[in-house]
Amino acid sequence: MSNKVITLERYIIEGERSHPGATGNFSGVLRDLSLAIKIIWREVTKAGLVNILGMAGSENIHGESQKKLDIFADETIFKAMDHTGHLAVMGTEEHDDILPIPDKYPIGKYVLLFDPLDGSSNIEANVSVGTIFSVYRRISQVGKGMLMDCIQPGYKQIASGYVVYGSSTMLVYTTGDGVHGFTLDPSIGEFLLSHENIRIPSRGKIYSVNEGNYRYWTDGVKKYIKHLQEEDAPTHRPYSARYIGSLVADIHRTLLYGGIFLYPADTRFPDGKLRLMYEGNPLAMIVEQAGGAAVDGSRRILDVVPTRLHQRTPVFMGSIDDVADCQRFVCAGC
Ligand code: P6P
Repeated sequence: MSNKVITLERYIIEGERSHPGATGNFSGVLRDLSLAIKIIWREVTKAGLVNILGMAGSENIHGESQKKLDIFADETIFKAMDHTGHLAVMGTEEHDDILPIPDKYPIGKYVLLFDPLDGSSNIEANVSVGTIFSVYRRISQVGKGMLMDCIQPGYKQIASGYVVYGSSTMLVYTTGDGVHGFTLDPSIGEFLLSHENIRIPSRGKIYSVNEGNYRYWTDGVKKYIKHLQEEDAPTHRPYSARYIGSLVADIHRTLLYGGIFLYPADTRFPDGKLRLMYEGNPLAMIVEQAGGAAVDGSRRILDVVPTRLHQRTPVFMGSIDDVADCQRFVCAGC
């Protein structure tokens, strides 16, 4: 049993050495992002104290009012990344338009899209929440990055990942060479390699969907869920239902245990509820790199050609055999 302590920093540097073409810029993106994540972690883990210590709505030592955590997370990531010279532009769930790099800072060659604190409405219930990120190379040639840099298809991502702030805080990412998990050791403030080369089981025993939306589903989705609840389910016994309602937590469980997560299109959300650029694509890259599958019902999520920064997508992702079964029910035209 190796007791080698491998920090995120060391893993990034060793990964860089194994890619001779790496310029070090990209490892800088991950390094800078991990600092922002630690700052967000510090505030998220204090969230429970906000009401107890009366910090809610009060002013901090700088005389600034306490921000909503998702706004805080958004600003923390932007400020950690805007001056580094690695990025040409950013896009975030919290802002309608793309975020240009301020004039006083150098422009880089990467694009960062992120959902700074997904599931933040769950924080008061002490439910795990998450940060999701996606990295592309810019395609515009010169100057500040543009919208075209931020709406590339998911298969062009050069890296993606998520952080789940839960019973422990984990950073899970891929650069296209497998999926690796790092657990934060708060005593030293370092992310330590805890799950190298995560592989999702080819089939699971859990399905994850908001069954409260049943009446809005298509017949195909209804039939698929019914199929999983029958004795003749693929594992010859009904699947278990698990739904946390926090995307990163539901995907993290699906990645480790197998099974399928679904947020289908329905009569309320004809294009699905979840966002393509900073939820569907980064998580689809992670799941596929771990040996799973991620579709929108008829095609790979990573193959969708985006037209808008905040466009939505149906999501079916998880174990490869479970997603294949699901598609047989939900994709009439396939
Ligand atoms: P519903 C949280 O608000 C979120 O964006 C995701 O984290 C989560 O998967 C989804 O919405 C839950 O949506 O409609 O089931 O409450």
